[in-house]
Amino acid sequence: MSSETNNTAGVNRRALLGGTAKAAALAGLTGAVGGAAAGGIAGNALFGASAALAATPQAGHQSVEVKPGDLDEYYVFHSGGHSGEVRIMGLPSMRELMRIPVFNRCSATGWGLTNESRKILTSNLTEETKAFLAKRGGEYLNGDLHHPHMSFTDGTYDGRYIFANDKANSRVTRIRCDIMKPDVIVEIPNASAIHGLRLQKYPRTGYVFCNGEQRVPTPNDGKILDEPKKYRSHFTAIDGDTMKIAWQVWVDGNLDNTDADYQGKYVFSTCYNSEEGVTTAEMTANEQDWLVVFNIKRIEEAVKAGKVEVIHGVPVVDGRHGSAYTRYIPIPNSPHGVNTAPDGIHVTVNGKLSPTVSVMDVRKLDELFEDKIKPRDVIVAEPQVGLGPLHTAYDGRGNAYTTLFLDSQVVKWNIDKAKRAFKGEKVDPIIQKLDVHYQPGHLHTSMGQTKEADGKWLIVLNKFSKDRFLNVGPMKPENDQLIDISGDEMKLVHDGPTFAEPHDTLIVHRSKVNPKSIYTRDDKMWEDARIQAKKDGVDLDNDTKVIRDGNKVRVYMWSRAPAFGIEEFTVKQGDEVTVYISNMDDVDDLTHGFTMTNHGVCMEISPQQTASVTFTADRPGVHWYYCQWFCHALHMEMGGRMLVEPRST
Ligand code: RUQ
Ligand code: CUA
Repeated sequence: MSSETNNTAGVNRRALLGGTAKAAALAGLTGAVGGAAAGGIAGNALFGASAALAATPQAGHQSVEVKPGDLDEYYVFHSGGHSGEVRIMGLPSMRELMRIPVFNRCSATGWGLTNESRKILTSNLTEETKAFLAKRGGEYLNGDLHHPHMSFTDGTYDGRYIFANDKANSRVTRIRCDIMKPDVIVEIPNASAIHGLRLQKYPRTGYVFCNGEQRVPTPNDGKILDEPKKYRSHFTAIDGDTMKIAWQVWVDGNLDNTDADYQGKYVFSTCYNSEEGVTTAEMTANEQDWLVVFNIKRIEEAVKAGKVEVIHGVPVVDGRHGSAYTRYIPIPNSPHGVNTAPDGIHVTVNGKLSPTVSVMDVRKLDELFEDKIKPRDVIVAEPQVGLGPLHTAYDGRGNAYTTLFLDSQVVKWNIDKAKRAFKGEKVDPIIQKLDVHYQPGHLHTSMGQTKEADGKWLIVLNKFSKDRFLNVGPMKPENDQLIDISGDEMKLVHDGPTFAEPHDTLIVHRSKVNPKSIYTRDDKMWEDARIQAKKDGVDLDNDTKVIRDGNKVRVYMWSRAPAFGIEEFTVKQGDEVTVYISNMDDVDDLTHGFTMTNHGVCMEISPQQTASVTFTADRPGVHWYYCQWFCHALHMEMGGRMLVEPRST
């Protein structure tokens, strides 16, 4: 933390008790980086009465144990943060079941290396990005995946896709849930740092909504540099079926998180930096920022009527203050998470630098857009919940659960009581505060972001684990904690260390997800291989063939435990070699691999899959290839030789 930022806060921890909410929160943020626990102590002092409820043991809760051989009740789709991947866990066991490489490279599966994955990684980028990457090897090696969300039909998960953002390189992916691999990765033009991402819930997905967090010039080609007043940020809607950009909205401020209603009419984004500053001091100067509400129908009509500016081929409507497409609702102060309740009515906006959560009633939005009421009239409650509220989850029984980053707690509160208190009734909406370890960001309840919220489990994602696990060196894991919320009180039941950096998670009942066990041979993932094989007169399922085409060599083979269809092939030094392998085993769980030693080449070939990889054979000599996925008693013997003839000089 720079001294400049400390000066910005301008308070010490003592000032917490007397200072404004913002000063308190900023002081805590400073403390969080310097020493995480301190913020929590200050918070407990402030909210001592409710905190006393924390961690009271109680009987009669559900079991967290999943016996060997038993299956979990829920899938957990866990973001991998700046590792760039998605992880699948089981709940309640919290066992990690699988990893889905997305915006990263994977040494095991060859993601980022195979022709099939490289096509997904590279084909939907802007021309500028393609030109930039061409000079440095063709693709990004990193990503920062924050928000995975499953596609909806009629307000609940339908098991088709997971969509997720990449903040680092402004991309969005779609993961097929039948095979748990991405099939599209698209860069969002005109926007920088895609952060919040949510989906249309009704009638279906439909739109994928995402926020460009950083404000940049558009186009960002160097003509505008240090003129922040000319920077722009954009809200984007992607067509989830085609993965084409449908439209964008130019807004004021920096967009943070987003969520949609259950009616298919409105989308909401938190928006900080109403000051439009470029330094931390400037960005946090105002006491209030906004929730921006987008009117989908009005935007669609404007796009249809051509009331747009087309930039990078995308229709952009001007949704800044005063436009017909948006409304800006003042919210204290730099709000972060926005979460629609399963009742379809309430939306919570989490104050971050304000100790409050603002509750909006979506039924008032029609009137707001007709200018019959004022923006703040849509707020129906604003309970003080504690320090650093970031995200809120729901149990479907009228209760909300909010993470308190600075207090290191989850607070359970009642929406109805909060509304009554807002009207002046003497009622405390806070039900319980539970200590978590430490500094929580997102939290998620089972099915809690659907109309089928079942109120059984809560996962809270803590940014710091500190002393909760064996020390593994200066870099510590994070801590995903499982909380049983089925009873009247929250009960902490499991600590789960995770590597960098689960931001967000979703808990999906297993009845919603039905992945395949083996591929079908006509899967579109390897369509290019099928087309090439046809041109080469090769039957991918049966033939083994080596085809020379100038200095390009195509090697087609099958794999069947414990052998490859070809055990030896010869190429010339400098040849560009493409190896296509079709795994003809049709047994559940019989994955093979192909590793070409000393060439940096490896890939996964799962049952009935075809995969291909291209490399230059520039090392004369004998190079063995082998199967790297343990597949058979003779797995070690599953291999062959590539003979590379020296270039004649
Ligand atoms: S954000 S800790 Cu990237 Cu989801 Cu809230
Ligand atoms: Cu095939 Cu190991």
